[in-house]
Amino acid sequence: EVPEQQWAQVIEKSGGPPVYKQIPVAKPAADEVLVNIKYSGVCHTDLHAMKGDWPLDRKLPLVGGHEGAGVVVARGELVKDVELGDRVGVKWLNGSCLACSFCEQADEPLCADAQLSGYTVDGTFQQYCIAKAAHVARIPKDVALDAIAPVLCAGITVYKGLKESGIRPGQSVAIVGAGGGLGSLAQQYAKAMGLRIISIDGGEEKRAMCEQLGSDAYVDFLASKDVVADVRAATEDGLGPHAVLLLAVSEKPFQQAAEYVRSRGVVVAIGLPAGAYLRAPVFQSVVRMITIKGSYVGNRRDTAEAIEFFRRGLIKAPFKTVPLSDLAKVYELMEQGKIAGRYVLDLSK
Ligand code: 8ID
Ligand code: ZN
Ligand code: ZN
Repeated sequence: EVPEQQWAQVIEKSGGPPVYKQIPVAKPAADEVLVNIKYSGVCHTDLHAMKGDWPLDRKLPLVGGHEGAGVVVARGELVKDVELGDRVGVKWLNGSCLACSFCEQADEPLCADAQLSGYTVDGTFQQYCIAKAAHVARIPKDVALDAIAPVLCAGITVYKGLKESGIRPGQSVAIVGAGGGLGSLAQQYAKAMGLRIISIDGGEEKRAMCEQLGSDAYVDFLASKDVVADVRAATEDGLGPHAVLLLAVSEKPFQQAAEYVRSRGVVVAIGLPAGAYLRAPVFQSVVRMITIKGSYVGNRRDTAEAIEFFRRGLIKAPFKTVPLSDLAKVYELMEQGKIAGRYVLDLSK
């Protein structure tokens, strides 16, 4: 029984705050499903969206959220391969045209007509969320909906980023912003891939979490006098990590990584700090044959693979669960960089 009204967190003006209120439940169009969201992770992207940090238009008023795990409760007449009662995930890529040259090659995040959950269409900080049937993530029966929620953006994104880096088992990866949501999952995927992990973040709480998640070294950017030297020194031979995943929400590491990555190494930019630029010394980048690239979420195959790692028990990242009504408090902690791991909202409260 789908109600007419539901609880949601709505951003009514740029900058927020999110307003906890009742809004109508939408009806799915022909190619869409309606998902009763049980849990949703809170990604730093949701905070960027509220603040209007990026040179990309979003809808207003806006229901944020794009790490939603739930159950299909209604579907449009063209939907054949998703059943009522199916457990699905609503991710950042809500839909794409499925027909452009990027979609044809499964590069659907690059689709010019992509719809983005919690950005260009309403997302998962509501009890009933619309998603294109072609793009919902399939969640296996034996997987808990609260724990899988952060995988639906953070997990997919770092899994894809690690693949994009071209890194191989036994090599070392520096994870910058390791103590955050993406970072905590990145450590678990990196460990499952047999990589050596150098975590970079600030403070003792995040150090303890990184050690517990299996990092081989931790560099505290708040305490270090020379992050470049310390990251290099943390690799076995002192020559620097083979790959760097930039997950931090500040510009500085985006201007440092090319200096500590190993010769022939790959720097993968994933974090999206407002107004930031990448910077690298031309001479060193040329003669050390450095690659610098971006990586943006993942496609449907990456989604299925990232979930499968989780189902196999390889991914155990810490998260705290709070009611939907507490979203504003989560944003405050996130703004201050005080969250170790992820917050997950319980949509029933
Ligand atoms: O597809 C993508 N490219 C994609 C997908 C999902 C998220 C990109 N993102 C972006 C988000 O929009 C955001 O900009 O990735 C970034 C990280 O998201 P998050 O993991 O959800 O954020 P968080 O939990 O707040 O973690 C950020 C961490 O960075 C650390 C903080 O201490 C925090 O733990 N950090 C900062 I701020 N400055 C740092 C520095 N100089 C740093 N860590 C190391 N060095
Ligand atoms: Zn996200
Ligand atoms: Zn397309």
